[in-house]
Amino acid sequence: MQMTLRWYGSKYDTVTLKQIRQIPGVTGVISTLYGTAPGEVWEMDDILALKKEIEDAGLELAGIESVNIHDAIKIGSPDRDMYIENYITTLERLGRAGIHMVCYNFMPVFDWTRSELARMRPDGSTVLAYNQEAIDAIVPEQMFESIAGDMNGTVMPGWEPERMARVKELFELYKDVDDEKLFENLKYFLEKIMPVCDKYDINMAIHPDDPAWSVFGLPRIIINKENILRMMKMVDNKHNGVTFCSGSYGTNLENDLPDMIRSLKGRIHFAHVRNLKFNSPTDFEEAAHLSSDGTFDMYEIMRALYDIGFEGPIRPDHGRMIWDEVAMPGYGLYDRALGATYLNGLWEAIEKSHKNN
Ligand code: DNO
Repeated sequence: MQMTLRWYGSKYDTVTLKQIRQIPGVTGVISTLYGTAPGEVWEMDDILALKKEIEDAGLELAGIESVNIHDAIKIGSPDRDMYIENYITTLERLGRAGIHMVCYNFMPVFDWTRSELARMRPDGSTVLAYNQEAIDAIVPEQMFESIAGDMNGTVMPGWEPERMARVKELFELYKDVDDEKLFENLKYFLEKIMPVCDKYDINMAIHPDDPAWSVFGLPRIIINKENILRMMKMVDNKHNGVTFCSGSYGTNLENDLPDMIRSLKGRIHFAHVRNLKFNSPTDFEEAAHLSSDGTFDMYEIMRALYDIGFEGPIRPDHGRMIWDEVAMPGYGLYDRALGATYLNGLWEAIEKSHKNN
């Protein structure tokens, strides 16, 4: 595996490449052209400039998170082919630039959903949290305002103002899209992009829906082992793969995370590893990465990744806001650096215990 950190680019991120370079064991970043809208073709010059900036700082651009999918593709509307063509052109350019991993998601309207971005924990840190009753009490159009108020002046991925301005209209467009239709539209998209992925050896890595169930009545399909294996079979190509995000699949306590990892051998191209602390099955908060701070056994998650021979980029995921840092919620420097160090420690121990046995 290669330890990385997510980085939004010097225009948007409060964390610098120099700081990332100084976290022991972190050799790459996962980035994106943050200013681009879903459906837009990425300019080659912009891709190369991003890559160069990262390499000049002594790091590698280990993959893209995300090249977002235009809603027309998820809805299956008549103009989807044009947006798929644009997506293919972007992939082609990424491939030519030597980038081999692209994370994306297939969630309608909203990307990830949380009810709070700054819940206070007993140690005074603040974290993202989810409470189902709070979500049920909110109408989707209010969701953006409630999230935006807590963003610390940043723009959070998936909650861009342009996207939120269209929420009502989008709900209308999705009204005939159920789980089956969404699966069909995903298959259609994947079949069209696989040739360019084969040509440039680009691993597509779908991010799970977060939380792993339907919110606001919208369909959600990337939620459990059954569905993800269905997706892998439906387009049975190594380049059709997964971002294994423990914090997203883990929102559903019925998902056995190490077992899911083992069932996806050869198809996990990217890993997001973080812990959650459940207060009840419908209320959780994003704890520190350490097993003892939350509900998951992080050692077992890392061991499963080791056992399947996982070689892709991995990153600590949302960190707590600690030590008075002001940053994008979940994406500060300090707690993610602690997370990376802890995950690297687990990996070293697992690796050495295997070699010694
Ligand atoms: C949130 C992230 C998601 C993720 C996308 C992938 O912090 O995990 O926004 O990047 O769903 O496309």
